[in-house]
Amino acid sequence: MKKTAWIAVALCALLAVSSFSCGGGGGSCPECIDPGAWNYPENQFVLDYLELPLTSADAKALAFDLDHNGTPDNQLGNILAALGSAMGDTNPQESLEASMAKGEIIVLFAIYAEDMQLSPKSNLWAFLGEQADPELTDGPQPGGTFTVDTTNSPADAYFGGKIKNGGGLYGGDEAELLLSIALTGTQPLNLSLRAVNVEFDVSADGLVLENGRLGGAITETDLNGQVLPTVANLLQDQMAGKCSTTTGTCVCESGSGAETIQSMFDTDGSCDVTLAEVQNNNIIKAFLKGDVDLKDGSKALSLAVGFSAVNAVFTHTPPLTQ
Ligand SMILES: [Ca+2]
Ligand SMILES: [Ca+2]
Repeated sequence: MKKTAWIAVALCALLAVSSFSCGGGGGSCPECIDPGAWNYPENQFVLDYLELPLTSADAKALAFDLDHNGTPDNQLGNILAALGSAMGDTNPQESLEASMAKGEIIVLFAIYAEDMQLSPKSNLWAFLGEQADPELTDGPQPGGTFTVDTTNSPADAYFGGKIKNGGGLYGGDEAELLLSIALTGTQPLNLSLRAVNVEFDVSADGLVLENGRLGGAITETDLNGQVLPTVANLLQDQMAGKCSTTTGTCVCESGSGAETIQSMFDTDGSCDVTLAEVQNNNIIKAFLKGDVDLKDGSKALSLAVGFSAVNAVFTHTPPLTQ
């Protein structure tokens, strides 16, 4: 594991979207769903492409201005773009595309709209789909049939929004995307993406969502309380069985990822990586901190990714508000 790979792990994990929801509920969320829009025709889609920013220009192009100060926000995207070229085999875009191609990441959108080119009120309902079985070879295809993962996909992953001139816009300052990321051998990582915005262009035939962008921010509270402990566990797992103190000092397998991790993070030479060692790491401190101030005053780290989606077929329960 290269020294930057934990960022890839964290980001890829974020993309394994397991739930969308609109925070607060009721009157605290003016941008949330419009109950009347549930009566509109439903259009179903499956994400067939997810794009992580590979350059700072990409990061900027995908970004939303989450704090409304006139500049686009995608700090985690910028970090990824900066690290991307150095990551070689662990390039997170490549791992992401490989997972998408096999159908390991299935994200489904149900869009309720008067018309897919124009709908002043519209709801977007997102689901996590079951992994394709047998696995796919070229990712989700137009018209494909998918199954909602009823175990891991919550029932109320709603965003309110609109479609104007063939462009969809959903979410906003109050919208929240809850992520529950199951990582092998560790506690699930539960965090929320705040101030979620989703935007896309609808093709003329209404069957494709193009130039999609999804952005939001992770609060410093979640970074410190959820992400860093998970990072510490992942680093510790990488060292297990490869490092020992039998010679009096911590020695790891030469040339192994464990050796890199030990030299970077195990500052007291104890042969393990503690949360405090991760929190005090200068690279972590420089990167994993808030760059935007959210409406509730919390500091958060911005992120935006790209996507496209094609028409799909799946069944699900009626919206809870019906
Ligand atoms: Ca901004
Ligand atoms: Ca240590």
